[in-house]
Amino acid sequence: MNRIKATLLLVLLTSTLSVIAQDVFIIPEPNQLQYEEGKYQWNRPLKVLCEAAEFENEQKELKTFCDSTALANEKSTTSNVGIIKLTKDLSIKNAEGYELEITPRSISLKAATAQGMFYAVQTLKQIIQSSLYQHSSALPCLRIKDQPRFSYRGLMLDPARHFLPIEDLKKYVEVMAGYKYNKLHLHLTDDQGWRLEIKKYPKLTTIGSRRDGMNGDKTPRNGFYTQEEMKDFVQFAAERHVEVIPEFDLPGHSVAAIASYPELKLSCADTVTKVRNHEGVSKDILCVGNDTVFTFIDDVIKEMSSIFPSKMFHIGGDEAPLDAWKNCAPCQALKKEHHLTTDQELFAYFFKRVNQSLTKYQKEPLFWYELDVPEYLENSTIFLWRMGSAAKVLAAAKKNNYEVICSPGEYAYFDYPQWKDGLPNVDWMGVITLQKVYQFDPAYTFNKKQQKKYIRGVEAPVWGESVKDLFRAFYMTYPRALALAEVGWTEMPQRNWDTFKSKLDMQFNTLLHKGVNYRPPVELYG
Ligand code: TNX
Repeated sequence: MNRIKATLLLVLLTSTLSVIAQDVFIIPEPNQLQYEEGKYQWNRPLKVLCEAAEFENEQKELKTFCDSTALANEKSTTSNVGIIKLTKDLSIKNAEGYELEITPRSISLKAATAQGMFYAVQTLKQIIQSSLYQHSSALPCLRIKDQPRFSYRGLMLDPARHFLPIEDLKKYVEVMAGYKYNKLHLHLTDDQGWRLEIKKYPKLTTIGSRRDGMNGDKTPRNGFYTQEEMKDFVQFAAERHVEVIPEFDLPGHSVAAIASYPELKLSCADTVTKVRNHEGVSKDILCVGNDTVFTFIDDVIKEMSSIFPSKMFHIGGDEAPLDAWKNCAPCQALKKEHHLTTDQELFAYFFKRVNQSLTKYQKEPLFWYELDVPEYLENSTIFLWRMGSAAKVLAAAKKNNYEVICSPGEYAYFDYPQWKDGLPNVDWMGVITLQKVYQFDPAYTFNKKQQKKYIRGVEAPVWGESVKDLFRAFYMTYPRALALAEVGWTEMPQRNWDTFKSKLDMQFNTLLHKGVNYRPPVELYG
């Protein structure tokens, strides 16, 4: 009897130990993960089998990955090839969801869509990397059933302030897709630069994309994306299930456009002659009282719509001082004609007209939320970018059924430093540590009651005033984007700061492999 007990205890201990001894370091943490008895011995080449043609990209990616690992070079015969099976399973209801099972004899990935399968592949790659990282050729047996908490999981780059070549955008997308991000928001126009070719208005790029340094930096900061390049990039991102959302910032942040076309009189006064080369908010904004402005906007939206297939179209709306409209006779006349009493109502009128163009080209508006706009458009998605406006955002969302993307400057502005560590050009910004990002729960953004209903997801903008190249963009993004990946994907009960920290070392190894110069979170090293 005692011997049986002792054996049982030993079995129990060894099985627990085997789980403890070999961990998986998946980010974002899956929503259901259960370890099972045993191991899958992976000391042979892995073959990826798939019957569904629509998973071809995912199959290829997994095969390339398996072939590139050291163990793949072992001699193979038909009998010692390991099989990974990808299966289409329509019973998985969430379009981004997937199931993954590892038994001592098999590895199986299931999803209803290519996107779900892509996420299954990302998870399996991280499981294999976890084993290799622990010098093991065995994968722990487990079952994963996973799907995201939020459907919008985004990052934003700002090539308007500092141009980033298209190859850099591709590198950025490759890395983020591995952490199950599915949106890249591109801030393409601003006071300091216009970065997309618009065929009807060539000067937007011959003039608007050329600028000497910023804030005293004398390095030329020229550059723009041709339409062909951008279409190719959008396709590249789509293959990694990242939707590219363009932004045409209106009516503020428009100095580059105004300076490119003085003859169109896009601003109310003739004050701007040069693309802005310092940061801050400009008072020169597009003029609501000039009809040519709306023709210009319609033309630009038309061309942009043909490049970006996304239904979502960001039209800015942030930081537009209305002083110029106050002093402009045609603007005030327009206000009277439409029986509007305040300039804020005129602001809402401006966006109603812009929305007519969006509707024409089958797009839906996205905005930065500003407090003094009395009424946004129907079918809007609004970006919360300051926690201080959270209560108003909630009220507006409730009243008009808006969807909300949480990008609060207190948790998710990745241009802000991660620590007070002497990084240049960021002294006025708040510090957002890795832990602070991890602590963010979008569903409680508004108050103590869960408000998930209105929230479509999260996004971290990497504003570009001080982000001069990809090197710095990666440095600001990682590892914080790992934390935000869990904020967007993982349900609260599965999120745990200590577990997250324990997964970082392996992820850092992977990031370095990919050429991502993340910032080591030295504040955590005690
Ligand atoms: C505010 S937040 C901006 C950007 C700046 C950023 C710098 C928002 C919608 N607008 O124009 O780049 O702060 O952190």
